[in-house]
Amino acid sequence: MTRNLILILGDQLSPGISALDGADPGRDIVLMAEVLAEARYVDHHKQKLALVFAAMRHFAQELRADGWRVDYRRLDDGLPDLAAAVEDAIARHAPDEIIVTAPGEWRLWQEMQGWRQRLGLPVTIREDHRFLCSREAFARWAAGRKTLVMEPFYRLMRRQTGFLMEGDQPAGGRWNFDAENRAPAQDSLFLPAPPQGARDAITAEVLALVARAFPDSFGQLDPFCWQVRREGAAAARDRFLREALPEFGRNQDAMLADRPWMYHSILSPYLNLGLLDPLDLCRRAEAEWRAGRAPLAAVEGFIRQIIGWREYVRGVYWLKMPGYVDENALGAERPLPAFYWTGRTEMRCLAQVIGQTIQTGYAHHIQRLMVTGTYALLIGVDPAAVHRWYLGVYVDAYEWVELPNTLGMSQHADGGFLATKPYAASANYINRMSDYCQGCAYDPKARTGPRTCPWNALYWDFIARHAERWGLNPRMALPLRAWNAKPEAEQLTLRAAAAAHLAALDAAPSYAP
Ligand code: FAD
Ligand code: DLZ
Ligand code: SF4
Repeated sequence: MTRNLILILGDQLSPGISALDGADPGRDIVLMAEVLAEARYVDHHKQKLALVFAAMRHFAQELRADGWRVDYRRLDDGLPDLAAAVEDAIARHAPDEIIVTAPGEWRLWQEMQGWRQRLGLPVTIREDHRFLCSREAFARWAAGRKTLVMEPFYRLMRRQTGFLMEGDQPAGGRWNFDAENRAPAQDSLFLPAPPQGARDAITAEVLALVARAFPDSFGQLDPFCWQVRREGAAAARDRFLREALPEFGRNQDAMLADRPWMYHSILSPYLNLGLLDPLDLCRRAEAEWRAGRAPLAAVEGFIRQIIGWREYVRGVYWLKMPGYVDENALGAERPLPAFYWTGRTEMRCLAQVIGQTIQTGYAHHIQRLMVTGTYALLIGVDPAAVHRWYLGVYVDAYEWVELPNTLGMSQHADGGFLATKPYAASANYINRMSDYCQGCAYDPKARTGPRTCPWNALYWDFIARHAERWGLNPRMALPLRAWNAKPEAEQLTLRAAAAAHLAALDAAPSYAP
């Protein structure tokens, strides 16, 4: 006799997940299913597939060890999608009711609205309590605001959680220490050791499965860089707190060739899967400051990313879906250049970031925002194509967090709802923040000749193309004035160089998975 069938999704791997609230191991059955539809709805990086499946299999083991009955369906069982997996489980267990925690993505949430009718059983979709701010609370906060700025939301979250608060005032007298970050890249940086991937038998079996079932998917499978168990994620967390947190922030925007990890926490894959709890992580980071082992600026910066940015983008996602994914305020229509899938380009900055993405499934925020993101923005790639790329290639990518970052923050496709100013920059920014330009086929400073870096012409072309729009945006007054002040001959040269670059891109063979 089964009372409830409890479906746990691949990114709901938390023992405290709300679907298990009030459940009874004697009468309820947990269902977990590896299904083709989830694996194939975008071209996922091989390491992302392996991470999700291996983490799911380990979580099923963890639940069984805690006394739960788990019906675990493997990819080889050939179930096409989650509804089919539930239907199949209903036939075998005859439950009275289906219980699930709300999925992170609209696509699945929308599909589940039709499950009651399809399955002929009550389906209860519970709130996901792993987030600080519910969808409703965010909608209440956002109501009536024309543009949403993260900072006031972050302060509200600080007050609500009490993190880094002294009474009702922020510790250190300031809410935000961001101004102390942004140091450029230095060759002499001492970097913490790179993260290590899991090597257990379950992971080995999953790696073989992914190699066999998804040979043409994006990315390199070996070396596998990720932890797949709660204990492994906790070890990665502790290593970050000990070795990298004290330096977090200061070098956050710096980029160095062949150094993918820098001082970043590399914890987003584990937070998003449910292997780490965001509040617990923030508590531990705060404790490092209180114990004098990490400076306030670093700890504030880290906590802001989690209770600020992470919660805020999720709120925006649910506020703006389902229409958000179709927004294209700048009317961008170019296909994504084929080299986004191969890394084969003479532009070293892009080759580095895409190459690292192929090797690891990871790039840090500024690499995503200011290299692959800015280039796509400048050349006017269709934001939906950019979105599908980011959703597939990063191991931490789920639409609720990826879409606002890509479409809103990086591509300005929501017309400035999320970020009032586009993240556009010329080669100068990349040259200042990275060592990529050293050894590039192009020269970031050259003004004429074959080594002139394409980013500069593309940047000015982008400003000129949308000049009318920027005229209405006070935050774009400076670059617009600089463009208008350029002699006409220089303007023509820059626009011709951009047109030549874009024509070469259009003539290159295209690729879409
Ligand atoms: P750290 O720099 O160490 O930051 C700590 C934590 O803060 C992260 O683990 C993450 O949980 C959170 N965080 C930091 N910045 C953001 C942000 N802007 N939005 C939400 N959470 C944030 N993050 C994802 O988790 N999944 C994505 O699919 C994703 N796609 C992105 C796409 C683009 C175009 C851009 C510009 C950013 C994207 N981000 C995404 C945000 C950010 O780049 C990653 O969270 C971060 O690089 C993860 O690495 P980390 O754990 O080392 O982060
Ligand atoms: C990302 C992913 C993948 C690749 N595979 C599965 C799967 O086979 N079964 C599953 O339950 N979940 C998977 N996931 C995670 C889901 O895509 C995720 O739960 C939804 O996108 C909602 O965030
Ligand atoms: Fe990128 Fe231009 Fe620098 Fe080359 S010179 S790395 S293309 S910014």
